[in-house]
Amino acid sequence: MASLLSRFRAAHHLIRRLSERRAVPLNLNQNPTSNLLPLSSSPVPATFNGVWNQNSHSMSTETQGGLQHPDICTDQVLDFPGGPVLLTSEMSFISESARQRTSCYRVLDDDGLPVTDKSFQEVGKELALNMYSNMVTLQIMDTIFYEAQRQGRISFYLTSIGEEAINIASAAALTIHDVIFPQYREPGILLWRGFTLQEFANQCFGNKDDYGKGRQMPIHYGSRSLNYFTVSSTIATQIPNAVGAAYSLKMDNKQACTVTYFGDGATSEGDFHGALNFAAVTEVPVLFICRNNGWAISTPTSEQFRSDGVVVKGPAYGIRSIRVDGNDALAVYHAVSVAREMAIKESRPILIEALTYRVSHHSTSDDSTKYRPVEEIEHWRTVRDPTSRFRKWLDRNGWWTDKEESELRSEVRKKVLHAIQAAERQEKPSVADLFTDTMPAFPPPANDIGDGDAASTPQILC
Ligand SMILES: Cc1ncc(C[n+]2csc(CCOP(=O)(O)OP(=O)(O)O)c2C)c(N)n1
Ligand SMILES: [Mg+2]
Repeated sequence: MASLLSRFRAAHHLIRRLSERRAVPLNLNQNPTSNLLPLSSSPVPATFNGVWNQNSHSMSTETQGGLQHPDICTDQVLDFPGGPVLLTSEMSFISESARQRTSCYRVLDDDGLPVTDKSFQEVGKELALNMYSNMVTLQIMDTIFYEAQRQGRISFYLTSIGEEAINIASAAALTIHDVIFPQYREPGILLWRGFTLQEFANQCFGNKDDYGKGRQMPIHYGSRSLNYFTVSSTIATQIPNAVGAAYSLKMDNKQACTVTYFGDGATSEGDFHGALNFAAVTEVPVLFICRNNGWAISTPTSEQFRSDGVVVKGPAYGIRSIRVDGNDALAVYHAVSVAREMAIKESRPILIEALTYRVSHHSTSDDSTKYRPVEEIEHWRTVRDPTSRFRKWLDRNGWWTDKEESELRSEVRKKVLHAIQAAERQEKPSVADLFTDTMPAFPPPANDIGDGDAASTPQILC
């Protein structure tokens, strides 16, 4: 913790140094409204929104591209801290929304058919089958753990059903050295990294083999060896932590990035905005992966934000961003692979908004049919299911059979049931461990504190 704090301080000094840096001249050849940035292009730090008016005498809120427009006095430039700004005699407001919503990158359609003729070679047979087995395992684990809660065997559970592609395909595109800062609906990354079904069950049952010693609610997994920070359900707190840790990776010259996952609801927290800004100015290798699943418990995204989702917030902070079909495992895999490479090679943050749907209730404490149509849930559970979409692609490649499918499902089912039974039989943690590893130095008992003078008052470092 102390070393993380000193790195935050170092990051703060760096921000000050950056703000003293001279601005880079504006590149007038750059199409300011183009979001088709070639991967190999060099960064263009100074940006101009290119707002101009069709009708030179009226006030407009239209946002269109074009630096060649006569209303822009290209010879008149305001030399301003942060970079030169073009002056214009035309008063116009930047529109609150673009004419078109940001498009969404996909590789496979709902039927598992590639959307272009371009062959997609990044995912070969072995990787694809591994991804698929993990998606199926996650689904089965979720279904059985959910039932275990309903039977009163565990106190709480929350599934990732409908979001298996984001979980598994993003994990597959990372390496174990990339440090994960999860929200709570991403156990698939742990699964991919080798967290066993028994380890999941031990945490949910809070038994003595749980790494948190039974002191957390179920689903608050964490693994030091798998570089997966423990889930904190206080929404969005993991996002700035990921930025600080990314700064640490950068200082140590590590060929790795941090990856933080969060929901659409989390983007309404100040932590999200502070983190994006901090990451942009410190130029750290962090991937912000937003699972926009349409709902934050009962709050629909229409009540969460009025922007075009989350992706548009990236450029506002100076962060390269992409919107991807979160139910298309190949698109997620490809986008995360490329984002990771850019983040590390160019030392920069990247924002990925993955469009998906929370098919399950928010948690076992929720009944989502009270606030959303059952037909909507069913549509996403069936037509848009990411696992069956990926399966169709495997089938087309001749990589998977019905026999293998039923063998996989029955084997995983047996393993999950076995893990639950074993976790349930295991003893509970000792009460004596209630405060173990919660503080670096423990205060002495109250009667040892003395009369309260500074020298004898114990210091708690946390
Ligand atoms: C700071 C904070 N505020 C509120 C809550 C209550 N809460 C728990 S989950 C949640 C919704 C989060 O939605 P989203 O980020 O979209 O994630 P999703 O559950 O959809 O995956 C809320 C409001 C919380 N845990 N922490
Ligand atoms: Mg959500």
